[in-house]
Amino acid sequence: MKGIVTKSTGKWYIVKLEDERLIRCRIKGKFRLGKLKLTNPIAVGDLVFVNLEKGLETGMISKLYPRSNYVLRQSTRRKHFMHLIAANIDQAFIIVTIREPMLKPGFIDRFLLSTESHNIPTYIIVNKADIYSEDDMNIQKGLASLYEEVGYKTILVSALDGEGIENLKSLLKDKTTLLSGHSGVGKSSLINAIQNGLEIETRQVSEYSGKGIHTTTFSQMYELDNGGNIIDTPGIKEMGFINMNPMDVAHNFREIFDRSEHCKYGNCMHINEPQCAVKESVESGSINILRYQSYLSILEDIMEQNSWERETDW
Ligand SMILES: Nc1nc2c(ncn2[C@@H]2O[C@H](COP(=O)(O)OP(=O)(O)OP(=O)(O)O)[C@@H](O)[C@H]2O)c(=O)[nH]1
Ligand SMILES: [Mg+2]
Ligand SMILES: [Zn+2]
Repeated sequence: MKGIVTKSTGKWYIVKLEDERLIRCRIKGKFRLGKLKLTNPIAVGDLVFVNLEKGLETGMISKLYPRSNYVLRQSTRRKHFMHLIAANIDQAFIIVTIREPMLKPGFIDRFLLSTESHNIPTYIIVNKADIYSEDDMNIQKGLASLYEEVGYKTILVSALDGEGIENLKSLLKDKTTLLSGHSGVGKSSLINAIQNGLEIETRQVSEYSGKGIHTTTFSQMYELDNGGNIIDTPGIKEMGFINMNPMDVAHNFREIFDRSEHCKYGNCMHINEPQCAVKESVESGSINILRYQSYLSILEDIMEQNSWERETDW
């Protein structure tokens, strides 16, 4: 029977069958995504075929239907592996905070790169509006205007006092939306504020004893009463891109791509080539320097990893 994966724990998958039953499943056989090495071959949002096991509430996933899209990140523990965050989504919300935890420069750009390369509409959601000082609010405004120029909408919300939540609800209606972002920014709290009765576990940032503690440890999809689905995910530490080459990066920074047709060389990477329209735009201020720095830092990461791979080939 056909179904959709609503939770993935690594070993087990929860599949919601066409008849609405929730079944615990395992995977039979190998599922691949091109040449990529994956830590998890099936993700939340995947459409699958399940062979039900007789007399049991369990099944085997025997077939994966083609994906309309997917979001990947590099595995934290195994750097040569990618991790599928979710599949078949209509849009993504990247949740950030100016404070508690502090905004990490470059993270938004890295996340946007992973959704832009699959043409997934993405919104930047700034949570915890209730705690911001005037200075924090100015940072938020700067962020909003920077990304508005590039073409991404920023929305200020608070899971705690409800600011902006109605706005989010209208965006979520009848769509499947992925929530992603660092640990502690309030992804699960926002879902609790949006949908009554879920009571997903959340934890105070101050209770995080050091690194690597995540309250949400598995991705899970929740159905919304107003129509649509929302996917909660574990906090992301960093976004790496072993699956991309430098040209992919250049193509998926919107404003860089738009300017690149005016560069002298068709294969310009906008680093230190002569007559580079992108660098000229950075100098004149029409491309934001912070975005350009993110671009360079991602390229650096990719090149470093590639040379490391070459060395280990010997
Ligand atoms: N002041 C304030 N605190 C918030 C808000 N949203 C969430 N929090 C708090 O932030 C902490 C972390 O929230 P979570 O919802 O667990 O964060 P998360 O992003 O799901 O974290 P992981 O599951 O670890 O990825 C909790 O103590 C929440 O109560 C908000 O809008 N305002
Ligand atoms: Mg959570
Ligand atoms: Zn150039």
